[in-house]
Amino acid sequence: MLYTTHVHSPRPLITRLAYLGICLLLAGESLAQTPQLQLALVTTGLIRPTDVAGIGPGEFLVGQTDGKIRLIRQGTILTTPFLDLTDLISDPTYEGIFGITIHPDYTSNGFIYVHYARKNDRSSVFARFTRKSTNPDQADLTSQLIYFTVPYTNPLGGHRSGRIGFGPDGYLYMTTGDSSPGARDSIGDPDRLAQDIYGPYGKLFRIDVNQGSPYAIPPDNPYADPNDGVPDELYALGMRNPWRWSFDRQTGDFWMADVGQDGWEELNFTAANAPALQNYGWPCFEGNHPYNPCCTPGTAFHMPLLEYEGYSSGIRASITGGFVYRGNTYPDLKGWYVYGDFERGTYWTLKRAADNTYQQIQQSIALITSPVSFGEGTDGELYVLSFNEGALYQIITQFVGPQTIASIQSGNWLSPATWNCQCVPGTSDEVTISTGHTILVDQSVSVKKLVLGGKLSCLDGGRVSF
Ligand SMILES: [Ca+2]
Ligand SMILES: [Ca+2]
Repeated sequence: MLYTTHVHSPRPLITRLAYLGICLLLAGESLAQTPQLQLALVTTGLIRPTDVAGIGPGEFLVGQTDGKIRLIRQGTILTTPFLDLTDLISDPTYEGIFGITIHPDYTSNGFIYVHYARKNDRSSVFARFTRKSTNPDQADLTSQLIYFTVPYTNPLGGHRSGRIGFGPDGYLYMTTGDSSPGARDSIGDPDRLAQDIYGPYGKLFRIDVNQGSPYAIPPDNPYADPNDGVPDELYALGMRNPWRWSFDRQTGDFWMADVGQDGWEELNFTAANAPALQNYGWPCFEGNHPYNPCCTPGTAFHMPLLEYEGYSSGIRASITGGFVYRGNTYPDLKGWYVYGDFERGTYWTLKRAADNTYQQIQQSIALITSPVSFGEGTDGELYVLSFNEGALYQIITQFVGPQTIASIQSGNWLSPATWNCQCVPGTSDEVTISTGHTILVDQSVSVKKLVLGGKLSCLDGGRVSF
């Protein structure tokens, strides 16, 4: 059974107490530990950013469609790009850099991996570059090591996916799109390329970049045999445009969002111990719905964890897969998968249970537009890029600091200086007002639990103090 929870405004616990005629407060209903997202600006000034990778405390690399990879350090974009692929890419507006990631041992080896569309024939290139030994703030353009290229010949453009990233097994994963332009009201992937195990489109590939030249095939890849006619790199198939996916850094589970045609956006969950080869269904299915009638009957498909309506519902849509939060700063967000929709600017948090049910919250507060990519800091904190704003934000929640908030001085309820969290208590907080502190309450406030240690007084004008 699937169920959905929407964030709602809880009943104020302290509401114009003077109207009640009593000066007594009760600890009332509490929301479950449901994270309510907020965003904290890291930096603006990026140009059509598409992907972000944390490389150290307060340090990020951001790929842009103009072919540049910018280095952000403590909120400042370094003037000289970390890497400038301007001369290599095909189109600085739409087809520059699609994805970036760093080697798990980046600190020592300086390897960065890039997926870009190259000049002239627009092929997708999956390549490695190396940080300069003489300047760790820049990579060497001449260090390029190309792993492989995938032709994209459709003049109208075509789904490339974009993501490139390492799995918990230390192997490098890359996805491709179905190469179809995907125009509205057209037939998506009419030749069923995403189901063709011999071709490169709509696939997840896996290689070992720590062995071989330029790479080795993991021996348990499903078609690792070089004589079976199927690409040795193939690991999964049946995707349309899996723009963003991630591995849960704690469990190794694989989360992949596949952008839909006209009908359905979908999110796929694949357990860490699931065997290859997974077939995610496209174009035989769009979400949970049969799509192409010519598919081979009886094929076993991996069906999505969830889907939601796309363009056919009258609302633009493009799902952007995210990450499971494994950071330490926001305890209420731990274990929640955070994702969004690029077109709608909608964000969701989702927590999946072992039986494949889940609780999902559609975040109701205004967040940034065009969330094009989520990313992880090296410490597990989450970030999101706004394509239109050219900005990087950190994902935070209303929880900040200690879970129990205590008064540290007399003051006003709405003054952060009154509390040990240097914040204004909210609906998720347990609040203690210590004996000897007078806290003036002159507006409606709402908290999860309130413990009073002081003396309560009713004041003129409907105000109370403790
Ligand atoms: Ca093979
Ligand atoms: Ca699917």
